[in-house]
Amino acid sequence: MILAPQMMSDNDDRSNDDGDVGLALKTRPKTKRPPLYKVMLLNDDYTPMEFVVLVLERFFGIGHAHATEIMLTVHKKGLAVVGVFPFEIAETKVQQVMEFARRHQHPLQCTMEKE
Ligand code: TYC
Repeated sequence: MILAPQMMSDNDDRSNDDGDVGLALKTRPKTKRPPLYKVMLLNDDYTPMEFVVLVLERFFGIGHAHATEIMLTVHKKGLAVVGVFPFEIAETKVQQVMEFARRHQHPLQCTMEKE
């Protein structure tokens, strides 16, 4: 039904005549980002440097030169963050690295923690 102007309710900009009696609040649409997790490699005395570089290239998509720098940071400092991901991706990276190291009988450790 089309109403004459004098029969319309005193709407403000956000209301309508759809029967919704909800309380109008100033809200942003919910766009909460997922929590992020740091994935770290730990140093050890036995895993070959080239193997660690290969891990960084293969599982983290890092180029050879940067992978070498990160590997040397782990070697010198004891650990380094190699990537930051949502939980399930971080968990998969850790599993992939740990399985790859195990298969090659290297003691390389990869862990994650909430950022
Ligand atoms: N410290 C190892 C070596 O001297 C190299 C290494 C680097 C091992 C990084 C683990 O996450 C690591 N062969």
